[in-house]
Amino acid sequence: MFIDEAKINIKAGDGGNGLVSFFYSKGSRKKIASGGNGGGGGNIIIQAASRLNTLYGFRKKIHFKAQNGCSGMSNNKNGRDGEDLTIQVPTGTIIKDKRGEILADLRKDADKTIIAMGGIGGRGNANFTSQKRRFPSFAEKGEKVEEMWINLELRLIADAALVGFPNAGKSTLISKISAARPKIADYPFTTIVPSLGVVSVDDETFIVADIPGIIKDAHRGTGLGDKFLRHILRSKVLVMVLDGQAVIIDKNTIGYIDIVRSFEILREEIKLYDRSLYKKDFIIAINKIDLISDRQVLQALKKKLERKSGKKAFLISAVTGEGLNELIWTLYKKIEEYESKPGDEDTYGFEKQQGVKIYNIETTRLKNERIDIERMGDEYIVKNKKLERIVAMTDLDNEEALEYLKNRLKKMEIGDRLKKLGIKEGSSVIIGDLVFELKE
Ligand SMILES: Nc1nc2c(ncn2[C@@H]2O[C@H](COP(=O)(O)OP(=O)(O)OP(=O)(O)O)[C@@H](O)[C@H]2O)c(=O)[nH]1
Ligand SMILES: [Mg+2]
Repeated sequence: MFIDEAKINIKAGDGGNGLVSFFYSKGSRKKIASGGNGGGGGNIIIQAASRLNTLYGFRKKIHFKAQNGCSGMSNNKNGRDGEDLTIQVPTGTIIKDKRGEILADLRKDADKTIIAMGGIGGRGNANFTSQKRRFPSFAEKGEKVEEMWINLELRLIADAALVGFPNAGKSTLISKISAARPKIADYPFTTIVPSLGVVSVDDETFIVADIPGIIKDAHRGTGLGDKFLRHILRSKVLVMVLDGQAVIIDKNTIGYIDIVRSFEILREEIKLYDRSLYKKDFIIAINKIDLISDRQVLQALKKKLERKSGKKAFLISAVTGEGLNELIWTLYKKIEEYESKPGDEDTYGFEKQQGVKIYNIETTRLKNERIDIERMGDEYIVKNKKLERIVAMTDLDNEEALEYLKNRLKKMEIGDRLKKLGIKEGSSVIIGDLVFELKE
């Protein structure tokens, strides 16, 4: 089943806790802190796989969780890192956060991205030994990471796409020029999901997409609507497939009307859907010419369409194969031409959504971000990822750990920064689960 949208819930692994442990050396009875570090949590990775062509699997499974890191062990042994979890999606899948912002765009086979990073492991007590603190009785807790919902959206990756009214012969054409075997029938809307076919030219190949037919007012949802056009946004060239018999399905009426008019309606619907799709290079294929005995009429039609569009028109029969060789070669050359044009490969398709942000681990690393402060009555809530993380990894029930935290915050000159931001001495400050009074 072809499904091109899915919503899934992901959770990277939590970091493992650091351990509090002591080692007593046999002879001297010396006590040494020896608690190991917790392992890091596994990442959630999403990877494109060309063998997949639907998001159907995400109907059944929507929760994905990577392994947590293991706790630190005695004798300075560190806990094992949690294993990463790789989720495979079809090539051409775009990943968006729940607000619809694009996090990643996996457009090539095997492209992958870390979509959620595992928590870092807590340090064991062995790390906190110092001159003054010879027997640290505390360790850090592993970092807990949050789950999140993300949206997957598939856009098929094809080099050329067949666009036309229902019954024009698109599926017949793709089945003739490739090994694709979509359903073909003598009624409109036979095709209800897109399919891809690989076309061979000499030793090279290119990919063609067959999508459901579109009709007048498709942009208003008439027929199957225009939503399938998203799958051809990234194709390099379009083939406008026209029914040589000029049969057009206009809402409820089925009648023979001018083929040039049907071409115009097609272009109009594409334009209403997306400007960049409208501007894409295309050729015209007038199909079913085996049914038309009057070749003069066909030639006149071809000329008229070419004049009107400024593009090449081909007279073909998807059934007999007439004209298909030339059509394929022209497509092949156009695709090559497109690929040799610098820079164009990265056009995203949707003009409305410019600036694709490729998710990058670096951007999620905790930097020295701005500290935001929210006032709630007499209390000030400090919002800063790095500080919140330090607090979250501290065992707040442990006096010594608290002391260590206090020193750390002092070293980071947090008190001074808070005062600069207008918090007065004696006020209550909240960072995560930690509440304290701002003192000198
Ligand atoms: N005589 C003749 N019939 C054709 C030709 N191409 C397609 N047909 C017939 O036209 C009808 C529609 O063909 P399809 O390939 O299903 O048309 P389609 O464009 O995929 O239609 P939708 O999937 O509904 O959008 C079928 O009965 C085909 O056999 C052709 O070149 N010559
Ligand atoms: Mg079809």
